[in-house]
Amino acid sequence: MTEIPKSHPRYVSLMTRERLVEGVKLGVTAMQGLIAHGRGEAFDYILGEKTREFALKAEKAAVASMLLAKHPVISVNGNTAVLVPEEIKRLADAVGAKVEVNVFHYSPERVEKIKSYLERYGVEVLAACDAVLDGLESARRIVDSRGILIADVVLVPLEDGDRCEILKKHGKRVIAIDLNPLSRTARMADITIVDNIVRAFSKMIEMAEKMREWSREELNRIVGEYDNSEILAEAVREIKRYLEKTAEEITR
Ligand code: PTJ
Repeated sequence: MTEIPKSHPRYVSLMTRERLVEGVKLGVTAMQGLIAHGRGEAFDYILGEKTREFALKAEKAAVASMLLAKHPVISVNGNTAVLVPEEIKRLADAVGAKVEVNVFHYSPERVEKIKSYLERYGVEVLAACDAVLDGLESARRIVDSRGILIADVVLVPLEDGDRCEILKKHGKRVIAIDLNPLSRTARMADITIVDNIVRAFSKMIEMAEKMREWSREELNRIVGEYDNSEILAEAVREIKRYLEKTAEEITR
């Protein structure tokens, strides 16, 4: 791993990259995952690299949905596994969710590597790959009959739009984490968290630890009042505001 001095102004961002590169070396993260992360970083940059109000609202609705669900599942790919392994365990415990490995760049060996990687962090992992989601061509159709197949709510960080659509066709409520508010996934999901996955998981754990004491009535109210199209529009407006403010600072 490259030595990054803590004093470096972009320490967190550079360390995140290092984790993904290590993930690739371990065969956990796909090479394509590095490219996907680069796109995420670009959106994070023009959002000011912080969790905004619209993301907090989506994170709260996401936690409420998972707490209300009968079979909530956290779907994990190669990027998610290396970026938030401890947080996956903590969030799954806090909301009572199962954790399932589901990847786009599929091989049985890779699924096994992601599973063992997460198990080192104490995560109980579903990865039987013994069922198929009808209507989907990509490898993401391969799921676990105890997990995504029977789930009513699925948290899908760094997702592709196609699977999001199919999960919805199968009657599941989809929560996406995607820094790109313009993506097909962002627009297809029921709840879209436009935030960096690293910050989003930490916030959701904090919320879940409090909200699990709340009544179902209160949780239902949060989900009922949530409007995803308004949240996405707010994310796009925030990018515009941030860029305009920066343009003014540059010309001052
Ligand atoms: O492990 P696999 O085989 O399932 O492959 C995973 C990747 C990420 C390669 C695969 O799902 C993929 O190609 O994803 P996409 O279609 O490129 O979409 C990834 C989305 O996640 C993009 O819209 C990025 O903006 C967003 N993104 C990337 N890094 C982050 C992020 N969103 C939140 N936090 C991040 N750190």
